[in-house]
Amino acid sequence: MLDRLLNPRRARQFQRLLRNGKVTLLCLFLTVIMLRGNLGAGKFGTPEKDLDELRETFSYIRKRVEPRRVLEEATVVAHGQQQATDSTGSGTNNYAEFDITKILKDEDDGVPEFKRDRSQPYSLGPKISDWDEQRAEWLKNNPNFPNFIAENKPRVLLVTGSSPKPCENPVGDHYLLKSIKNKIDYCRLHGIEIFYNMALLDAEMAGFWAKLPLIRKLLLSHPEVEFLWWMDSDAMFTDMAFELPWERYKDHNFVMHGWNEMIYDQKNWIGLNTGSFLLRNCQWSLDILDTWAPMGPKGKVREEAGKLLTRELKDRPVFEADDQSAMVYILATQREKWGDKVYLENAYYLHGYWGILVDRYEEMIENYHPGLGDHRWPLVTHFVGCKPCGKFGDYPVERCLKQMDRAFNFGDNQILQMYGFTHKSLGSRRVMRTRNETSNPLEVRDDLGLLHPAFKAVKVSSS
Ligand SMILES: [Mn+2]
Repeated sequence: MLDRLLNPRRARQFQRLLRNGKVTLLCLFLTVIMLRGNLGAGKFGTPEKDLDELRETFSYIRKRVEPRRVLEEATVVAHGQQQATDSTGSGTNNYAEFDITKILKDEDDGVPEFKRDRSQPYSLGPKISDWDEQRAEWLKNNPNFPNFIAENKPRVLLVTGSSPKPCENPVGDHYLLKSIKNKIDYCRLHGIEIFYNMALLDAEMAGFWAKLPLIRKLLLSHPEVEFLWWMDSDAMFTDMAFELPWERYKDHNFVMHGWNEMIYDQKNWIGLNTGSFLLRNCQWSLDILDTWAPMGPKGKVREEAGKLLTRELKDRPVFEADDQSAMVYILATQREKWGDKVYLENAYYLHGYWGILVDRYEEMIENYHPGLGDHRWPLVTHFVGCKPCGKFGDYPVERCLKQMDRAFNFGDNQILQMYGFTHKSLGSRRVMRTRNETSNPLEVRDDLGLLHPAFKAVKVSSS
């Protein structure tokens, strides 16, 4: 009958209301019975007194339930609003269908951005030529911020970041989250600090060049940092136990994965990789940044520089100037100036190309163990050519995302093992226990020694 009077949805709501009403009445009845029993008919002796007591108790209960009722009413109002305004799309409580572009619009406040004088060559900032002296003075005056936290253990700042805008596909943001979680884990284990950048500091240096102004700013602001470690957001740590051989770099300022012959003999554009590198905080580094930057400004400068690089470097495709090709070009053409302070590392994977690594993870697990850093257990797996946050990459999306998941889980297993868990497989986000809980938690063996690794130990001075 109700169905005929109201539309079916309204009728169902009405029936629900009636049902709820019945339950409420029943509850009320039971409460009165209970209170009557608890207060005891004979406590005050008279039914009037009983009634007063009951009234007080009820008003107390009513006061107590007030906040919840307000909440419930607010919800009801919001629901009403939602129904009323769904057509316009504002005021919804539904995150799944909310259009984020309402909030994250490209702001244009009408104030023109600072325009530099294009007749002058681009520069990262005011020329600094005495940074080594300035920094040494600062370190002397700030003994509580030493640039070495132990012998052969420099203070390191890992710098990474991503676009200020959300990814083209929300799944890209999920992989950025996995990527930073992975870096947080490695850095916590190795006593390294992290800077995650989401601001484009210099609009002219967008894209792969954005790291240059950022790196310079951080070096100058943190004289206590000895090495800055740049790492792309598409690179993940896959060996949580490998500590960099810092001693090996004591006479070098710039460490990249690469090969001398490929740079100096062949001028090959993939002779080194700039997705993961170390840069010492010193005057030499400011100088090479100044030499590196001029090909970066977007537009004509970057286009023309791209043509030069494609012409001069081996196997380079036609595209605008990128930071990696520019560095190959600088080293290949100015070896005398920079070569002796650049260390091209290939004894382990400071950067490891994903294409030759991710299908071998099971084989590595079978035969080796973390801590090796090389082809047996790569320190870094870098998803060169995958653009999970962008529109188009150089490889099929499904392959990239699947392999990024495998790399993440491969690294994450080394974190989970400390706490007695592991991923069910490299393709699974689910985990399972690897040991039983115990009432002697401190006696549990930590197989990889990652809970309290020697390279993380801090020796407190006795003074
Ligand atoms: Mn990359």
